Amino acid sequence: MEGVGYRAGEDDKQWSDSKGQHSTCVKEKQLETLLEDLGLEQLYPEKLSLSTLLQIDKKTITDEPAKCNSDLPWYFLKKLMMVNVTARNAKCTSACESNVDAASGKTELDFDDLFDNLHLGDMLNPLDIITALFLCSDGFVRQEMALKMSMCQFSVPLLLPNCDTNQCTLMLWAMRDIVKKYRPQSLSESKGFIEDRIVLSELPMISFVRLGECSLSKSEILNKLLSNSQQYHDTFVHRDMDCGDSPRRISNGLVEITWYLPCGNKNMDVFSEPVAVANLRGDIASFEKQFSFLCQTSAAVFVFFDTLDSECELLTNQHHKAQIFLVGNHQSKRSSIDALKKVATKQGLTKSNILLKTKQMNDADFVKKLRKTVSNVVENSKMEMGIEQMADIAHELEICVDEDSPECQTAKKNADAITAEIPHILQYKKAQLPLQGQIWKELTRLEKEEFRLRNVGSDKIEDYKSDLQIQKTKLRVKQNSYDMSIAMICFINAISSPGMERCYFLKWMRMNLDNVSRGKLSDLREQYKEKCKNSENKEEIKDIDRQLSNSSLGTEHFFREMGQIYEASLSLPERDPSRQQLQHLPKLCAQLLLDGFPLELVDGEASNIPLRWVSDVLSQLNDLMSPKSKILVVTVLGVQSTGKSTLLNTMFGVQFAVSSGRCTRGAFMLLIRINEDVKKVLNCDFMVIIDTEGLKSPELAQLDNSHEHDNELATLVVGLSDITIINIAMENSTEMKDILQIVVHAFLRMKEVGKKPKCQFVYQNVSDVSAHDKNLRNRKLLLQQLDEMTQAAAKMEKKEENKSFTDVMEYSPDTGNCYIPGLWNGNPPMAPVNAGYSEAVYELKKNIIQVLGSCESSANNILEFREWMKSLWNAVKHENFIFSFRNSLVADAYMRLCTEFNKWEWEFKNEMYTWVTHAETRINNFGTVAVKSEISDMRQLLTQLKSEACTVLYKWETKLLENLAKYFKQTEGHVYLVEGFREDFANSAKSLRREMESSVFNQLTSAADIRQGMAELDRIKENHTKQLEERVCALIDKCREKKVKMADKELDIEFDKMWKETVNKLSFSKQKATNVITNVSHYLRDNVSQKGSHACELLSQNSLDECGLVPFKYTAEGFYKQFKHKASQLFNIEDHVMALQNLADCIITNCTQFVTERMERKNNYHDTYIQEILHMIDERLQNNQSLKIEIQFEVSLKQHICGVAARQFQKLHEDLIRANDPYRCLNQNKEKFHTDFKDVFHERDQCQKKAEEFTDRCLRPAVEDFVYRSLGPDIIGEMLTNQTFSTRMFFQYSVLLDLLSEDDFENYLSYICSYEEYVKNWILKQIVERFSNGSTMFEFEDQHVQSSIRSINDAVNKAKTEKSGNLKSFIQNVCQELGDKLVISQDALGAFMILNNADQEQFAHWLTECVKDMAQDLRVRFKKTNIQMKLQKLNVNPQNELFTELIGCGKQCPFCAAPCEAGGKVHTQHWTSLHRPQALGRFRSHTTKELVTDVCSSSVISDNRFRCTATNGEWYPYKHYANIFPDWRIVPDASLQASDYWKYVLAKFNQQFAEAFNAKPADIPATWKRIARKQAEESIKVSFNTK
Ligand SMILES: Nc1nc2c(ncn2[C@@H]2O[C@H](COP(=O)(O)OP(=O)(O)O)[C@@H](O)[C@H]2O)c(=O)[nH]1
Ligand SMILES: [Mg+2]
Ligand SMILES: [Zn+2]
Ligand SMILES: [Zn+2]
Repeated sequence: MEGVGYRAGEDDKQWSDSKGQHSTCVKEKQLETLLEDLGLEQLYPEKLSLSTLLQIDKKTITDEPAKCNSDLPWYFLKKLMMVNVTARNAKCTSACESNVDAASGKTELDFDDLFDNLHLGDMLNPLDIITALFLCSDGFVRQEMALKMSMCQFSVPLLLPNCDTNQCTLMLWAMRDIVKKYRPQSLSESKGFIEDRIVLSELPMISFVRLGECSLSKSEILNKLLSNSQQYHDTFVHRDMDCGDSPRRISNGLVEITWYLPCGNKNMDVFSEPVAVANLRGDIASFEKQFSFLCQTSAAVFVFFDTLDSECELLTNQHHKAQIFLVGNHQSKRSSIDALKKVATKQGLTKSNILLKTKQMNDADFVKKLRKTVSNVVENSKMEMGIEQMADIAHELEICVDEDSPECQTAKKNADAITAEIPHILQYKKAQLPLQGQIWKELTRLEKEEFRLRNVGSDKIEDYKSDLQIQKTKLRVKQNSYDMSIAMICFINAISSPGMERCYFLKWMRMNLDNVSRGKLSDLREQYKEKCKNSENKEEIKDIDRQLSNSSLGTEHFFREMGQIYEASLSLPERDPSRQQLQHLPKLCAQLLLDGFPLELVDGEASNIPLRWVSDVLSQLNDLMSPKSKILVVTVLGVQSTGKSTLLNTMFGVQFAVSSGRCTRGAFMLLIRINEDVKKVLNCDFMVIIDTEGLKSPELAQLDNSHEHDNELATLVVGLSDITIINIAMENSTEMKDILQIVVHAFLRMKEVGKKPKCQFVYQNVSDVSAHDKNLRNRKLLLQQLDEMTQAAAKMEKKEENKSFTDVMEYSPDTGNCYIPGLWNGNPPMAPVNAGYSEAVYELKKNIIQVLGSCESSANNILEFREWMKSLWNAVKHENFIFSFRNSLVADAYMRLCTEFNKWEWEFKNEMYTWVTHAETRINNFGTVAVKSEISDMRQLLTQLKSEACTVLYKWETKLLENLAKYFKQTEGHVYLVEGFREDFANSAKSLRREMESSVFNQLTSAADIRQGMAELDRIKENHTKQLEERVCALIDKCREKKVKMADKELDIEFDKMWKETVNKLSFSKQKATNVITNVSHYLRDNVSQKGSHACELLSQNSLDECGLVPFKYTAEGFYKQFKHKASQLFNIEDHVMALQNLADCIITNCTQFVTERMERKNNYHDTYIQEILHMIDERLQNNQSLKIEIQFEVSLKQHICGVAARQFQKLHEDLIRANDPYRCLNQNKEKFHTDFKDVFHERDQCQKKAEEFTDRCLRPAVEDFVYRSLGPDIIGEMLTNQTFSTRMFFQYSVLLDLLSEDDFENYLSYICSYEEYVKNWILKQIVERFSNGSTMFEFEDQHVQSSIRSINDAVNKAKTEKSGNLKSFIQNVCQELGDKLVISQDALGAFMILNNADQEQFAHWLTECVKDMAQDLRVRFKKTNIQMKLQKLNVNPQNELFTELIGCGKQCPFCAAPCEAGGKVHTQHWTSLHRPQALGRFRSHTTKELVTDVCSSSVISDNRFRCTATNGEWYPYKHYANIFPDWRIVPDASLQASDYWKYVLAKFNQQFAEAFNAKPADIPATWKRIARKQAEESIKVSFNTK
């Protein structure tokens, strides 16, 4: 506000106060109180930092207007940071006060209060707010404010007053960052322009000041002076603006500056040459220092006045260089011509130096006059001065300069030392930054070739790769041979300096380097433009391109060099001092990131990421942040120079390079802090912003591989981001199409690897308000185009199931679009930023934050971000991204899912084991005294049990599926990454249920059948026993009748006689044995008949009796017959025979084991046994389809196995019949009858004896049986708690690690050749190891013993209460009670029951005692039995069960036979973490007979070919292996070290393997020999993701 006298009163007092001595103490507090009003007192002086200012807080996401004074500064800053031209129109609503009212609950009208409110609500002048903020801000915030203010075409402070100290400061540093472009008259022809840092530009400055009071509004006049006819703009705050008329409390003495810059169009330009305009607030009488300064620096000073005091010393005293112009308002009565004359003569002013605004003159006329005067001055001025030069004058006048601080000065010195001598940029880079040049590009080429193998040429891939590695090492050595350059030493030293100095240094560097390259580049750009006019200059254009890229030099080049120095040092030995000296660099860089400096992710020149360097910086960053800090990533993609960086800068207040004239490419990231108050909303601590450069840039498009590089970059940044902004400038739609294609590819790839980033389309330069609606049609069209592109991209990536754009990314056509009007309101350079632009960007920002806040899954942390970066980049380096992508986070998430799933699976199985045990117990007790249920028919029981089983099984299937669903609902653990596998696991759950069902049914049926078979025998035996008992009783009666005391001997004779007679009288029909062999034959035929008539024919050539008598030996006879014509050319017959023999051996071992187990259990034979065996054989054969299995082989193998099994089962069956032969059983009990007879005869007390007998014969075996039934699942459960058994991957890892620790050839060989056997033994070893020590096993056993004892005691107690009085019914009651748990042998029970007359009470008493002893005894016996013996007795075999669990689908890699590790049993794709050199699969060269070193994971990316039975012996390219083995996914080795393990093994045992495989040793590549055991170990840790 100007013209204080205009509005007499307070204002007058205020400015006159500053002169008065008496009011110093009031004055000294002016600033303090204002800062308090604004709530800024804590930040004074210079405490507001950029990172505080830029953090995202509540104010960012809510759009509330300022409510009270303390909101105003923030309101202003927030808007200013988004370059909103309305920023200065800050005004608070009175809501603040009324809120106070509401809070205090006042209801009465209180007029005093009302009055107070008015007073409190006094508006603050915007200039006060700006001044206050400058005083409170540090140098970097000041720069940012000045920059944004100048973009808004606001005046910026030149001299900043401090009314409390009476000091003022020249804002040189604050303006340093302002760069302006303009076109002076002289260049308007050539369409050239000048681009310069404004503080360095030497321009004439015109100053405007006021003397005394003035009724003219100086600022308003100035605004009019500077505005062109079409557009008025408020450069200076004036009194007609919002709050512009509020009294200024601290901003008097402020000098503001602005620039008028021409655009080169005569009709539009106000001045044809650039000019700086300064404006002093307040009366020069009070601010002499400022006035003197202006007089010394300006070309002209215009003094506005109403009255002139002729005695005024002020004007005359000045020793000024500037011309003085007097501007008076003639309307004012007080103006006196006399005084004016006097002053004018004193000053020697001519008439032209005096401007009077007469009554007739309106503002417009007056401004015109003023303009003309100014124009004259500008055109004729010799006084041109840059602001930098003004610093000296300031110092002379004791005005501070903001660059005076020692930090800033030291930093400047350091920066100047580096940048002073740069005569030629390219040469400078070569000399000072040598590591990043050609060497780094060559390294990049090698690195990519290592992944792509484009030029492999020869057959030996591994040799080629080894060679590449050696070349890489050489380049690193070369890098290390350079001494660190002086520039780099200075640079690293300077960025190691503390806090502020470092920031100043980097800023200085950035500005200095910009200045250096700006000059060189504008030249080249001109040339470029020239050449482009003629499209024939392709070569020349290319050359200029190269020069452009060579001539750019920024701080990023220094950081890049640092990265290379660091990476190269890593190839030195760990203890090397020059390596250790550089260890701290990543931390340094991480600190810079935290301070808000950008980090170069992708070096666009080499098109590579220095992975180690960036990873280590990120790791350090992670250490510096609070643990588990989460980040959200926002990136932008779009054609070069479409305002991406401008958009990000506007949105977040950051400083990405805005087309500074450099021609860069790559990606930069920086961090923005999230304030506490919104951390909850966003669920993260930092936001990472990634800016990309050089995409589809017309200049760079000329370079080779440009398209490829664009795709790489886009894939990386899309993969890293949570939300991607796709920036589209509406004017160039062809480029837009290109960019969309790239983007669609990137998104498609992300979808395939399990990531679905969000996306936001931004259309720039759309200003129509109806844009959104109008563009509905366009959007539809766009979406249609996107769909087409998606389909095309999907085809290229071979993922055709993606049909529409929304399949690959989360995009809503309604909310995913944003229209942003043009950046400038008018014509640059004088155009301010369009308010509409700023507002639209703000809407976008809020939208983005809102979208990010509503993310379902949790954000990544820095380490996860790092992992994404690594894996994305590694995959990008391959030609085929989707197929090469491998990410430890995905692997981790998968591993977790597998672990969980395995747990559920085991719970299910365990539950079913328990259930089956229980059901079998019921079946086995069926028809005995122990039976409780009403069911009298076994079929009925079986049906009931089966239906129960179904219910339980379905319950569990549902539970599994529910678990799975719940698992995928989690927000933690990145479950979305494995979403693609969900179906597999659901299918596995269903298949598990099916499998369990059939196994349970089998068990139930066989148990029932066997029980049924025994029922007849039982009845016979029972009958016999009964008859005998009657006889014995009769005999006792007979003997007692004799009334003579009979000697034992006589009794014996009597008993013997009776026994013989009775037994002779009983009828014993001999049990007939079934012919098991016939049954087996039947099932075998049934099985084989499915293979066709030829198979049946083969089968009937041999009778089963004759099969399996000699060891199975496969002869290639049938094979020769079948493939006679091409056998020899197909493959090595010996190998084939050997492989089949191996397979056969393995199957035979398994089946034999199955048979042995059945024999061990001593149950009767059941047909399900042979069915299971056939099923086992079929399954294995199925899993080895890569071997050509001819029918002859299959049939003879099956016959062999069935033959052996049939004979064994026959024996089992016959043994069982023999054992249960009634006659035999009866005779076995003879002795017992005998003693019982004598006991009863003598009326001896039987209680104790009977109790013992019952315990020993009935209970003990039942309890033992119970324990062994339960122990199997216990052991499995226990083993599964071990991490080794948690997943297939971990299991493989453990086995391999163990192999390595023993490092024994035989072990490796056995693992490779007899995998199943080796692994089963290994599992057994683990079990034995686990249970040999410690008491776990004993605890399990004891637990079951105790539970049995408890059941027995309970049963006894319950039976006691029944009071039947009869011992028999007592025992029956006990048995019935136990019937659900224990299976009591009927034979034993029957024998026990006879001649029993024990007293029930007594018996019960003794029984309890005996049971106690038995428990003790059992414990001792269990302890004595070793673990191997126990394992044999178990019903559920733990090592088999674990093996099945861990073998999963059982498939093996078709090339190297590494086992599949995919989770669940049913999965769509098989894969393995670690492929082996083919030598280990017995591959040898046709010609040399040498073992082959190729690894499948490399072969599949090479141009090599393979042939096998699956290709019918035809050569086929490895690259397209998926056509031959569609269910295999063979991923290239992402780390390039994964197969180090096997390379190490092969290198070490090359000779032995060769002997074992009957080949010549492999020609081991040089680098393999250097792999140490430790490295091998590391490599499996990486492959199996256990690090
Ligand atoms: N006319 C106009 N110029 C713009 C707009 N947005 C950005 N610019 C200017 O275009 C140039 C390139 O902008 P920059 O943000 O560096 O583009 P980037 O390469 O996509 O990052 C800068 O000089 C901007 O000032 C706009 O909407 N309209
Ligand atoms: Mg950019
Ligand atoms: Zn393989
Ligand atoms: Zn599999």
